[in-house]
Amino acid sequence: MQEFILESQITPEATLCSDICSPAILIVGKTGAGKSTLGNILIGQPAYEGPFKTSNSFDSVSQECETFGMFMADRHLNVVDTPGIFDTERPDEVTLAKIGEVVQLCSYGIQAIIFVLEAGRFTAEQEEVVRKITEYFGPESLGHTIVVFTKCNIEQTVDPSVMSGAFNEQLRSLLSTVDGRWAIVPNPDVFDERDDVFIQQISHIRQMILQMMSVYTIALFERVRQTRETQSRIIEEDRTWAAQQEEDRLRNLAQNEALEALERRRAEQRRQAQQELEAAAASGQNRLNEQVRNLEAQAARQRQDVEEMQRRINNAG
Ligand SMILES: Nc1nc2c(ncn2[C@@H]2O[C@H](COP(=O)(O)OP(=O)(O)OP(=O)(O)O)[C@@H](O)[C@H]2O)c(=O)[nH]1
Ligand SMILES: [Mg+2]
Repeated sequence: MQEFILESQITPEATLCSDICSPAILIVGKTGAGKSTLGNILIGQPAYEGPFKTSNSFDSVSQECETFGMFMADRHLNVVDTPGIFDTERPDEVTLAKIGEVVQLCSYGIQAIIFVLEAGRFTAEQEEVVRKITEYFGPESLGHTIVVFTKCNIEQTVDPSVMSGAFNEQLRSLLSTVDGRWAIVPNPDVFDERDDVFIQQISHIRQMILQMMSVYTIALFERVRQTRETQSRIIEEDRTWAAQQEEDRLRNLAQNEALEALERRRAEQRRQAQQELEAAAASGQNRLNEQVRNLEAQAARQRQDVEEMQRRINNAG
């Protein structure tokens, strides 16, 4: 049976590292979940006053990834604290890209990905955080993930079976994808760091970290990144193609509508011209009839004049 590491073998001074010179322990999760607090605890520093900055303000604190080196059971490891997902100030894509940059520096691989979840109801939002992170790291990352719960109550912390008894179906399913690796981070407001419960729970986390058989590598991450980029390129190309199709459709529609309008305008012009022609013809005919009538009247008058003259000649003769 695996021995519990009751005495953490940590260097008295954890050191801020600019480069990651040994396998990393990557702490990820939603903003404010307690990642930096756990980071401090893992490197053996006061939970809230350690080098990883923590805060109880509503704003997210860790904006950049930070790394501290330490020894754990004679193994040098780097604890990497990351900014939180669901930060109101920053889109998740930016946060994930920052996490991606630090993963690229983990040339010794990642010994464990610690997924920090707040105890309580496993909400849709938490599910979304899990989805985003596992999608970002790829399904293989689950084989290197430990789920830890923060903000548990005393009962749950003292007796983890109280905690597991309250797991819902979604949470159970998540924990089965990480081969049941889960643990509790005792609330530093309630448990003294020298308290047996505190030491035991943190030792359990350290033990799980050290028990990981293999590391999650940059090569794995790169493969996932390439797949993700290929997928986004395909999605982008599909989107561009669909947009082009729509543009063509609208252009054709506009052209057809313009042609139809032109045709309607021409038909109207033809109809008006026809009407004018008919009106002109009708008025020409009227004028002609009038002229004929005038000429006939003139001829009748001339005939009368001739007859009158004839009569006068006859009378004079
Ligand atoms: N009740 C309770 N509060 C905790 C626990 N762990 C951390 N906190 C509090 O939660 C708040 C946020 O803790 P942080 O460790 O700064 O959280 P974070 O995940 O690093 O936050 P960001 O860096 O902003 O993403 C602080 O007020 C802590 O005091 C816990 O186990 N229980
Ligand atoms: Mg933080």
